[in-house]
Amino acid sequence: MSADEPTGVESTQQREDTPYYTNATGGWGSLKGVARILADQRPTAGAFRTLMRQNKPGGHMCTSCAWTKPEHPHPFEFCENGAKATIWDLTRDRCGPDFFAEHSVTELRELSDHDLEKTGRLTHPMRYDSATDRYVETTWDEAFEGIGARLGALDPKATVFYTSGRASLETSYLFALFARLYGHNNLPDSSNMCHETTSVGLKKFIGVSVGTCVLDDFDHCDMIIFMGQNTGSNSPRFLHTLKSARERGCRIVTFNPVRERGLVEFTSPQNPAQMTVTPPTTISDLYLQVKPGGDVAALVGICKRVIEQDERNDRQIIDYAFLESHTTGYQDFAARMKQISWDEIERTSGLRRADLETVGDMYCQAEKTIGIYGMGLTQHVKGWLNLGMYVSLLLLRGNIGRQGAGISPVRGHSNVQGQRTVGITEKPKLVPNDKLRELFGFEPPMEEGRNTTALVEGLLDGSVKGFISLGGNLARAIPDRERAEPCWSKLDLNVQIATKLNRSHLFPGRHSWLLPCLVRSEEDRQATGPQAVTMEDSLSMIHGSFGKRSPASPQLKSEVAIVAGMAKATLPPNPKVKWDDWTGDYSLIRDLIEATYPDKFKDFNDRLYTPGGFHRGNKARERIWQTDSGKAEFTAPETLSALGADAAGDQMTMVTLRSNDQFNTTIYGFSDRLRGLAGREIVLINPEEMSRLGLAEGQPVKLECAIKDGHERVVRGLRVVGYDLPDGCVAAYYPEVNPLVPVHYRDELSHTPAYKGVPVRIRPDDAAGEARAAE
Ligand SMILES: Nc1nc2c(c(=O)[nH]1)N[C@H]1C(S)=C(S)[C@@H](COP(=O)(O)OP(=O)(O)OC[C@H]3O[C@@H](n4cnc5c(=O)[nH]c(N)nc54)[C@H](O)[C@@H]3O)O[C@H]1N2
Ligand SMILES: Nc1nc2c(c(=O)[nH]1)N[C@H]1C(S)=C(S)[C@@H](COP(=O)(O)OP(=O)(O)OC[C@H]3O[C@@H](n4cnc5c(=O)[nH]c(N)nc54)[C@H](O)[C@@H]3O)O[C@H]1N2
Ligand SMILES: [Mo]
Repeated sequence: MSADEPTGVESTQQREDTPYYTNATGGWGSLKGVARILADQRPTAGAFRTLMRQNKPGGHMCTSCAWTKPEHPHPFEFCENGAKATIWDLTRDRCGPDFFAEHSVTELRELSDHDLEKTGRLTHPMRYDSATDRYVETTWDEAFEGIGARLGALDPKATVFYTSGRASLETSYLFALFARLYGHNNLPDSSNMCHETTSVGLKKFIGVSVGTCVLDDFDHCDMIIFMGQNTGSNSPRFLHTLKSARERGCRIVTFNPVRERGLVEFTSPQNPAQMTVTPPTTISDLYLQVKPGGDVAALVGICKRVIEQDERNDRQIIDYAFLESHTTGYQDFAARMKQISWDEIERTSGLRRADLETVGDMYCQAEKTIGIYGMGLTQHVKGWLNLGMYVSLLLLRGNIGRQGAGISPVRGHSNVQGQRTVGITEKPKLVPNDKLRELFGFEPPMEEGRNTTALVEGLLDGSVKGFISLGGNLARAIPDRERAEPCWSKLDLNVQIATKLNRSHLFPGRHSWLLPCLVRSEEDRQATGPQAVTMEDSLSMIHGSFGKRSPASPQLKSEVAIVAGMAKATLPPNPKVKWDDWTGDYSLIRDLIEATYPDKFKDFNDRLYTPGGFHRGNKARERIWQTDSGKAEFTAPETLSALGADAAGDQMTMVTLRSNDQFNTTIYGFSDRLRGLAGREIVLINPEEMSRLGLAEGQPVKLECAIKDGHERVVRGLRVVGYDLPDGCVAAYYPEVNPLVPVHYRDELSHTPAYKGVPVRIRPDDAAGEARAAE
């Protein structure tokens, strides 16, 4: 079957009446997107040469998404967003002591997120001076001594060390070691807001905390299901893999409330023929606009059909031999599937029985299926149940642990998965404490530490007093960010290690430092010469990364050197802990990683530049199930909705979205080309819902959180935009609407904030509108 041949299946859920970008993802639009950032950031000379080294053996690994870096890279193995991320780092603009002398911190709070980062690369270590309300230039020695002295005075348990997912394996290992030597496991990271549901959920159901697929599986699968992952914006290089899969006849089905362009069709910007004459590749055979939080119900519908077909057909559809030897809970699961009515499935998913049966039939026909997912499944109150049902569907036909099949979460930050692999975790049971005792001669803390939502709670109740942020922008990224805002300034210690200025730097505590670091494409020269760092991608491949650019400022230090500098100034001397030696030669840190995790990092230093990376191993892939039962587990769902509160009446479910022109809280620009939207202060809603609620296109509105817990949560100044969405939901941009998400509204097992299913009300926000609503 050729890719563009009609497949006979089409979503009936499409609405024709609302505008969206009708061109394919990729193509000229993506080249224009890069050109605009080039004009905006004016990168230093040689930026193009740097991009040509991106994601290739011997070059640096992109700092944008975590999608894998293939063994045989394209000549341009970077996408629109990877190019933007690199160019953003290589800007000519500088944010140094002169800039800070001119502007007080209070004044800087007036700038937008975009304008803050646009001030350019941070160049000097800075200390906050409360008398003048300014950051003032300092020396690295003063900063390290000052931080060490404050940490010495604080109770380690009252401090938190956060990591955003860019820091290398080497830095992350040292940061976690620093925390434990100092005396705590308070090591939240960005994955606490993202794929923690994966770490906890997949571990529970199949015994591994990461996905089971490798790139080769995508050459062998004949069906791919996408649930709640926006490939075109968030992992665009993956589109090449999907295009190849489509072209050899693999079928793709997508579940997403929003018709995301990248999953509809794609033109490769790397393919000159397709850029000019050939039509774009259709990506999804069937695109189902599930209601937010409706995936459990949709999956139940598919499973129900598979079980029915197995009973009805001569051909065996369910892999009973696999179920028998590898799984537990099938009987209860099958009974529950039969019991749940189609009526309930249709109501909760917002999808039609016929469409779900079609997917069920496609799944029965496919020999090998891969299940892809992202934030649309993980960021829900019952995110864990989403994963339990997804795993159950795959188990039915033995689709985990064989070539061409598996479950594959698409991770976010470029090394977020790897940080967990080398010790960034608040859970002592996940740490090889015996190895740490043996290697470093100390007693690691055994008390469970704080994850990200526990950090927010600690800010709110004052129990967290010291904070070190290794990258990231938590003041913007967290739930309940407005409630937390005044609390940051009450911290005794707030240290921010960053590349560019962001809002988190503008709530300094009593003692604060802003420390600038190298970016990945820059040369990291230490005592023994230029150093490589490493990262783990979404498919568990470990890659070396080598920066060659000259640093944005001679004052910059590497993250390794900054972490080691703080640690050395804080901790008593220990002959087994050699911060200076490790900083001088990162291969010594890799030796420590290998000694701590010998199964995953065997011959680490020798395998650093393996083309395509080396795989760190995955037990579920080998059908060894490290779960409580020793088997892969079926989940019989008690409820069909992943939401904590169902939408009813004027209450709507809010989904928070990322645009094509942002990387998390870094806002590159204000257009969302792939969705055909401009401006970020908007609320999307479908036109029928708009008129049902008495609203008009462009009308100013406010959103209010509908959860009653004694706190008012409102975001004003938004504009209504009619958009193709299911009934009962609205969508708005992250981080603008983060004040609406209560910190306790989160996945029940992993505490990942439920950013994709917040109950809200939408109200007019102008005098005229309010009067109309009151009538
Ligand atoms: N350009 C760019 N790339 C990025 C990022 C970025 O901000 N910008 N961020 C990086 C990070 S840290 C991460 S974690 C990843 C995130 O990448 P994704 O996992 O793709 O996350 P989102 O874009 O937040 O949401 C994914 C999709 O879920 C859909 N969705 C919402 N609710 C539901 C639901 O209930 N069910 C289903 N089936 N779908 C739903 C949304 O419409 C959206 O298309 O991307 C990484 N890559
Ligand atoms: N409502 C809502 N909220 C969300 C989400 C959502 O979907 N909806 N998604 C959540 C997710 S998935 C995530 S991962 C979090 C993201 O949360 P974070 O990871 O905390 O935030 P980022 O925006 O990625 O951090 C950007 C900052 O990192 C710094 N930086 C960039 N590169 C480097 C570097 O190499 N080193 C250092 N030290 N600093 C660097 C820069 O100063 C930049 O301003 O947000 C979460 N919040
Ligand atoms: Mo993320």
